[in-house]
Amino acid sequence: MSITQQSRWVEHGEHVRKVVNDYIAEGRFLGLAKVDGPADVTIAPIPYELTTSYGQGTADGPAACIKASAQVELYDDLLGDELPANGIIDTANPWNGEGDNLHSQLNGITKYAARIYATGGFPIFLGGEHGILPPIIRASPQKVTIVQIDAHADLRSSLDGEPYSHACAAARAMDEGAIALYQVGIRAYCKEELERIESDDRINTWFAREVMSPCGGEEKWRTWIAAISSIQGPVHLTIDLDGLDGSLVPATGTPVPGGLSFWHAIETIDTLFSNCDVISADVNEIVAQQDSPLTQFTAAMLATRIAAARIHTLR
Ligand SMILES: [Mn+2]
Repeated sequence: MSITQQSRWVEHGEHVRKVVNDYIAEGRFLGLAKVDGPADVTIAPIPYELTTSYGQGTADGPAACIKASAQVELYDDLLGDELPANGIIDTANPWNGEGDNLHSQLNGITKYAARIYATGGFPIFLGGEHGILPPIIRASPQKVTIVQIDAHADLRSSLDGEPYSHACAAARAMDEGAIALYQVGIRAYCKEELERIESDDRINTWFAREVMSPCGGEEKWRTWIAAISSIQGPVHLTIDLDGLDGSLVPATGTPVPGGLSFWHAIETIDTLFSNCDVISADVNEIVAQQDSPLTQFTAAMLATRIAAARIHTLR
């Protein structure tokens, strides 16, 4: 237990009623110890990595993110208070990794996600590669519109013959019954994906080239904010870290230049929670960066804002 964590627990003794012991408190999001009562937010680590095509290490990502979260400031400007701000943020035991092939693993993730949804806490799944999205959508208790931050469209019918590759996450999630898809930050895609974007009315894409343009990008960005503000029905937010500029997340599997700023991601989160019925979220493609904790810290900051925005809606 670090001194920082210990003093944090003491400071938040009013909200965090007991620290069971070092073992249980170890590996908990924001360093918050387990407390009694139903969780408002449940952090659910899914260390899944099977089809990553380029970089590797997403299986270690959730743990790295949780470790980095101990350094995130608890004060949140939306809440005007320090997390958990009278709420309860729980950290679930991770998905156990069972299954000796891709499909049994995906089925296992579906069952795991269903159990997390059933707890009633707002789920924030930490991945793991983006292939976790289709089983999460399959487990969702309601049909959702997906809002996706990503460098890649993830709309291929298959990659290297595998339809459940992370490169097909959005396409498979649509197959699992998602109502519609809003994606932003997209800047790496193949011709097949562009054709799907242009031909499928349910898919709405804001390209990074447009929203990040030095000439007129802000205007295009406003159309994104307006569009997601008016989404009706339940929403699942999926943040592939590579949607952010590669400089913010250099360790993610496929870092791509020309991506969104941190504040674009925060504004997307805030807009969704203040206008829509967001029922769950995931932050994926987290990889533990070795030379600096930047990648996992960025992931932890995003998950923290999602948790804060959710707790804010409960007020
Ligand atoms: Mn992706």
